Amino acid sequence: MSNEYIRRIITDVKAKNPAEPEFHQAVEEVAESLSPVFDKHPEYKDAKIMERMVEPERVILFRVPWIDDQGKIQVNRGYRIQMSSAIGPYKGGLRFHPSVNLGILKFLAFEQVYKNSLTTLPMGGGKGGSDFDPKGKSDNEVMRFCQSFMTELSRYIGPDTDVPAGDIGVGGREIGFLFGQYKRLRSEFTGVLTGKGLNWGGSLIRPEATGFGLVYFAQEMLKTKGQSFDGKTVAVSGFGNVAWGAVIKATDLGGKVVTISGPDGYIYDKDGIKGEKINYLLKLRASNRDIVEPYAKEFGAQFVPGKKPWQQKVDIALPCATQNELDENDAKELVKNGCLCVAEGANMPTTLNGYKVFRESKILYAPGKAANAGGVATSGLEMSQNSMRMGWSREEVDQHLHRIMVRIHENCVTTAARFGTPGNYVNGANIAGFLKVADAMMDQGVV
Ligand code: NDP
Ligand code: 2IT
Repeated sequence: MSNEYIRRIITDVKAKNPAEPEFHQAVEEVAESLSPVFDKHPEYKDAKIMERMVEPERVILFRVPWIDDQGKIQVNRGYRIQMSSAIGPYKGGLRFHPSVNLGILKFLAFEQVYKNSLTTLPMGGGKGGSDFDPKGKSDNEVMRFCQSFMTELSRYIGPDTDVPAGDIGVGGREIGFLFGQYKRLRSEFTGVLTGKGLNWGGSLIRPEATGFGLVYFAQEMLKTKGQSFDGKTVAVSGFGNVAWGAVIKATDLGGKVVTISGPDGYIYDKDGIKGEKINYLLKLRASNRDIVEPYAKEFGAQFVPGKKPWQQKVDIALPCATQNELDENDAKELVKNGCLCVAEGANMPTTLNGYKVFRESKILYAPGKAANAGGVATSGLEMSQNSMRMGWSREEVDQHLHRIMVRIHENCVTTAARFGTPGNYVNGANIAGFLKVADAMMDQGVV
């Protein structure tokens, strides 16, 4: 039976990829969802689709030497995981954070394959980055690092091959430096990266897209219970790009966002994070200090050091910081406090045991690969605009994004029901994401 087959896949992945716990976790969650698919469609087992999906098509690992402001040589590691090109060119972000390693990027690339499949757009999955720490670095240091990183990466990417974008520690500034170096090396002005500046091929709404899409998705979840954001209290974690977009849209829809967080602790603002306070998030992030405490002093809010916002009583929780930031105890606390809906802005912010708590409760819970897909979907829209050499208005892009999030939601709901687990967004997202890529692989032969 399929359960045994799935156990074997997970055991093999653990044996072949030691010391990569995040990758094991991501595979385990997806593989377990797929049991009813393998029961109904043994042809995917025979074609070894899952065995192929857990093996990246290509892993690129390279040295990134650069010179700091003191004239000293620094050396970092650069990576690009080209996971799957079954339904389009590799697509996915770059993460610059000291915690980056091969296992973390493999988990992110693996998740990206299913997420991109759900967007309805033709994009394969990839992820990359470096253990470079942007904290405390000058603009010139960041530029020299990005130039060295791109000097090597440029050999492996291109607008029809692999199109990187931002993720933690990579925003508009870094994409600018990376694009400048690519153009210089190739003498080509192409849509090789997304998240570009508006004057040079970027798309309106891309900076807001992940957070906006997340809230559009959560809005659809709430509708299934006759609810909306209006008058609800919302806990957001993180204070970066995704958190910022989520705070704007949740506030627009009548919600009151009472928390943001960083590695130093969390802010509780009983009056709601709105108006100029939202722009302050951009300043916090640009300060390269990686802390949220200054918000409390600036606006007279409460700072809770070393804790996570999940202990607050809220109606909606939007984890937007990083992987495994919400564990079993946090999940129990949210459920106990009557939280209605948890939608993930970050990638895999909930641990496997945290997910089990949500699954057993009545809470609405959606995984990142569905709920945060608006970011990469809008990257896909940026690629379309680049190919057409046109730019769409804010309203046009926002409408596309909204429509895509509604369709992803519908697809998750109908797929979960079709495979016998109605209301389970994890199964819906994993199965729907899997089927499209698996069928493309079946069509394309043993590759
Ligand atoms: P940013 O760099 O803009 O912000 C990252 C946020 O997460 C910061 O608040 C950061 O604080 C915080 N953070 C990072 N590590 C930790 C940690 N160990 N503990 C607590 N907080 C931490 O990144 P994004 O907003 O782009 O990314 C946030 C999440 O959303 C990630 O999981 C990313 O993969 C995901 N995502 C991003 C998309 C995008 O388009 N940007 C699309 C879809 C998902 P600090 O800088 O201090 O570490
Ligand atoms: O995790 C993600 O989906 C992203 N960081 C965005 C990737 C992209 O290519 O826009």
